[in-house]
Formats: sequence, C-alpha cells, structure tokens
Amino acid sequence: MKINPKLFLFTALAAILLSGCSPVSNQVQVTLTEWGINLDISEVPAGEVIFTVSNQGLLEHNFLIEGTEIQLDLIPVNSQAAITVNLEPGRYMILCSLPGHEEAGMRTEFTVLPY
Ligand SMILES: [Cu+2]
Repeated sequence: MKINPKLFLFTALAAILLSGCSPVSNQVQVTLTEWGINLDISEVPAGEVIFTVSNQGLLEHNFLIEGTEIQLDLIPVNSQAAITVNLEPGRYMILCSLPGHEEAGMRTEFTVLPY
C-alpha cells in the first residue's frame, strides 16, 4: 500500500491535536482486594467524579471517602457499584471502613485538582 505523505501528516497532526484537547478523565476505576485499594488514576479535576468500585477480593468490602458523607455500603465479591459525587479540590483518603481492613492496607490517597 502506498501512503500519501500529505494524508499521513494530516492524520498525525489531527491525532496530536485531539489527544491534547481531550478532557481529563473524571471517571475513576477502583479495585478492592485483600488488602488494598487500587485506583486507575489518582488525580481528577474538581467537580463531578464517577467512582466505579469493583470488589475483586474474597471478602465483602465497602468504599468510603474520609471526611465526607460519601460511602458505598458492602459490595459483594465479584460485584461492582458506582457512585457519582461532587468533590472540592484537595487531598482525600479512600478507605474500607470494615474493622481492621484499613489497617491491613485498604487505604489510598486521592487528589482533586483545583478548578
Ligand atoms: Cu474491606
């Protein structure tokens, strides 16, 4: 196949421009296991944030953002739950509040960037 150099350049430029202009994600994929909380991204812009929380452990877990009212109650094994919240800029702790779970490692930091 012959590649048209002009078309190639245009496509490359378009790809660069599009990636530069795409909005920062406000969706966070959270994975719960024994004993940890993993986030696919640890920073989001302020405003609406969608957390999708997947329990890939062998025990039930919950999801709580320390210092807020934001909480998802017990998430069964092999299930996922989602919550949409509004967050002010700042640093937050995400944890599982079941007895002993936070101490065992189910705690992680999360940053909401300024407007
Ligand atoms: Cu837990």
